[in-house]
Amino acid sequence: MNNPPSPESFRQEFLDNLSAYQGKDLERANANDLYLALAHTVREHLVSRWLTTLSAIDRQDAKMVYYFSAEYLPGRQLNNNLLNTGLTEIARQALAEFNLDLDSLAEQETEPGLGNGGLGRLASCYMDSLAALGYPAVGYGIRYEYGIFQQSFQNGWQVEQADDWLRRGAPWEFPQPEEQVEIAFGGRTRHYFDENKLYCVEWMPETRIIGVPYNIFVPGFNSPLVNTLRLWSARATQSFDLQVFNAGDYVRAVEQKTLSENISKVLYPDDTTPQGKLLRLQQQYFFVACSLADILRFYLTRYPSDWSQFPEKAAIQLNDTHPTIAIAELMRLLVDVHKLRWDHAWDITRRTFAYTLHTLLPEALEEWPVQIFEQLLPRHLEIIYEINSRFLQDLRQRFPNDPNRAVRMSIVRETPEKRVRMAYLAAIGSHSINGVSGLQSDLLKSRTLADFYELFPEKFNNKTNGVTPRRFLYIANPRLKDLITSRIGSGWLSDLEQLRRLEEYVTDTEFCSAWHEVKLANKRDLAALIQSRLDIEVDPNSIFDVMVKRLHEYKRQLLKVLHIVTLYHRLRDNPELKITPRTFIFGAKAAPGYQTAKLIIKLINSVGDVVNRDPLVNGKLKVVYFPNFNVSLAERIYPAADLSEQISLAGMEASGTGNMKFALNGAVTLGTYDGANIDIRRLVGAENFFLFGLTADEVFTLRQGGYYPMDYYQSYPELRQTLDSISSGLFSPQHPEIFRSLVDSLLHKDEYMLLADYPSYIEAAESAAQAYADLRRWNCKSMLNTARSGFFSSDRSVREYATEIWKTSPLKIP
Ligand code: 26V
Repeated sequence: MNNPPSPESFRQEFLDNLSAYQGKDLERANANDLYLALAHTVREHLVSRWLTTLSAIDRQDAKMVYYFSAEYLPGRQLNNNLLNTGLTEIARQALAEFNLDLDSLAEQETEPGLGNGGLGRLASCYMDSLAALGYPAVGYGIRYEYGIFQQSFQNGWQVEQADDWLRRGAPWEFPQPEEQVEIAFGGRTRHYFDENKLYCVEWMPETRIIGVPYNIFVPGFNSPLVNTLRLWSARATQSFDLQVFNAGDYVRAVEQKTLSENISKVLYPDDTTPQGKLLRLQQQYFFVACSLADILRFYLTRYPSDWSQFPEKAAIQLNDTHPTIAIAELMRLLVDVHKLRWDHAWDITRRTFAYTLHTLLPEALEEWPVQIFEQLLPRHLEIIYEINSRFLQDLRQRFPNDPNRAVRMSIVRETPEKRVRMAYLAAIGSHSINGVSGLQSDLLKSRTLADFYELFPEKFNNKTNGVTPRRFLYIANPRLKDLITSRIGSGWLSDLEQLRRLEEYVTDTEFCSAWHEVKLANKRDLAALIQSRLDIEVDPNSIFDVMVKRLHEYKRQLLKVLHIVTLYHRLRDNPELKITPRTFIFGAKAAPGYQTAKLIIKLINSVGDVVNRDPLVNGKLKVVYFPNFNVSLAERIYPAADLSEQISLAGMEASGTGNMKFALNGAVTLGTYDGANIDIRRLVGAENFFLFGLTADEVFTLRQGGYYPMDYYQSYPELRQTLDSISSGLFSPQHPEIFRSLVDSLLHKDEYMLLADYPSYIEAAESAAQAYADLRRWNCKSMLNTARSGFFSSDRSVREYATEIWKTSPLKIP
């Protein structure tokens, strides 16, 4: 690695960049100018390491990992890149000389919100770990011009605004227009025999679009290697514009340009209806086709016309079904363009791809109407038909007496309309299929993909999710980082299992009180943020009981509301009641088209309005809903949490990763037996986890036998009081009926079984609150959560992917 600069030379570089990039001096620069100058200064320190990485890849003819993901949520880059270049203190000192504060400049950065939630953040954690561990990798994706919407509340309702994240400059990206790729859409195919009587297919597309790559450096902690996040931006082709323009129709030419460039315009918020939306399929094909062209171009410079080495040199991980069209595209490139025999191409394809599933909900598995496919990707549809017909032929041979199996497993479903099932294409076209927690991986085998498990058991495996300790402990929680490091050194940053050594301090009173002070200071910081942003006063000595994640009915934010309203009634009915004071903190965006989720947001805000103001409650309960929850806000919330709410209905949450970030920061989980909660509980110990609710098996059985939510309503007076008060307008006196539909749907359907879990939830939440009253015991639980969370490092996950799926090893950089 390069020698670090002195603070003096760093200061000079900073001034030079302020002048070169912003055209300003210190006197004229505003905060954003200063931030941008600093960012440019830091990124320059990455260039030579990035170039060294590329040369090492060439020299060692390294196998590359390609992570294909439609979403990334990298969070702010400045602090992370300072840490990974070892420049944090140098920058801090250099800036101090100018009376500038590093932390306030870091606050200037707009984070790229190029994802919806856990799936996108996981991709970014994996990019961080790939670099830290030294695995050469490229993360491919889309450079959305507008990321996930900005959320605000008007009168308690969610309002969405476009996320113009590039507006104030994008100092971390390097556009590479000379490496652009041209890809195509539409048109038709031509089948013919060539001069050697070889059967050939030619795709004659209708439109062409250019993909321009933007590189973002991904340095790793304590690692000489710098990987690449390569995001594609859509541009109209010159030739296409000119054709229309020459025909004299200037306006249409410009229109077409806009249409082409729409492809990378905006991230789709994950919606209640996954299918539909032509533009979304266009986005998926666009980034996948650009990425494969890029990968093949690189491979062919190393192995001109020798395809046999391809799977040895490239591992492609499909992050959910979104990039699955890559399987058909690689087949097209190999068969149509490079003239490989089908069987050979298929062997290469299957050995190259691996597929991760991030859901259990059948309705979340993507399907595309054949008609849309035909229109957009006619050749790919033919290829999918061919893959399918060969697959079904094999299937009939293996199960000659079971014709139903072909109907169930066909990539193309016939009813209610003809659709391509992308998950099946991914399962058939890859050599590995993994879930993201033990429970989900088991349920994939026994339910969601049971037929496929029977057919290819050897493909199925589990890779429990993980999170990067650099961002979510070291950077987010500097106080805790210092305390931990003061006792066990800093080895935990690259080997998180070392946190176990904290266990010996659980009986050390000095350490325990220091632990407590750290949490309290973090809570004071968050309380100050709540005061300044939301004008709500909260008590740092109350339990900070936190639920931050996407808003989905299956995650059951509504169950949390039922708990709050129950406590509210207890206090109103008995104002003298002694309860542990509590601050409930929410953060969640709802997909803009998801009406029920938006109504739940309104309900949380309405309950907050009433509870926070009621003198009878006397400040014992506060409800805080942070608008616009994102990675930056998350980094301020996890360190201040006492209780982590992970209350999805068992069998619904594939893994969860917020649960891991909370535990790592010493929050105790109140959760169901679902996703990675199960692993957290096993590792931190049952006594340091508050468990409640049905198991996935019990949910299954209850559904089969007939579930009657009304029975619970009738049996539990507190539940009845709670639901009646919501339904009758206690929290919406001006529009008493607005929440009735929520309650009605609980009483008559209750898809996610809130009422079944309500009694055990209230009980578990109350025992958590009681446990908190004994702070010494609570602090032990908190410490043990941190000490035993080492397993949840994304370094561990990525190492498992690398050795078991990608079969790759770290690059050697001198
Ligand atoms: C999409 C949809 C669309 C249709 C309606 C219901 C629904 C539910 C979920 C989704 C998202 C599926 C993909 C996803 O984001 N999965 C998340 O991936 C995380 C990383 O593995 C994991 O921790 C979360 O549990 C999982 O929900």
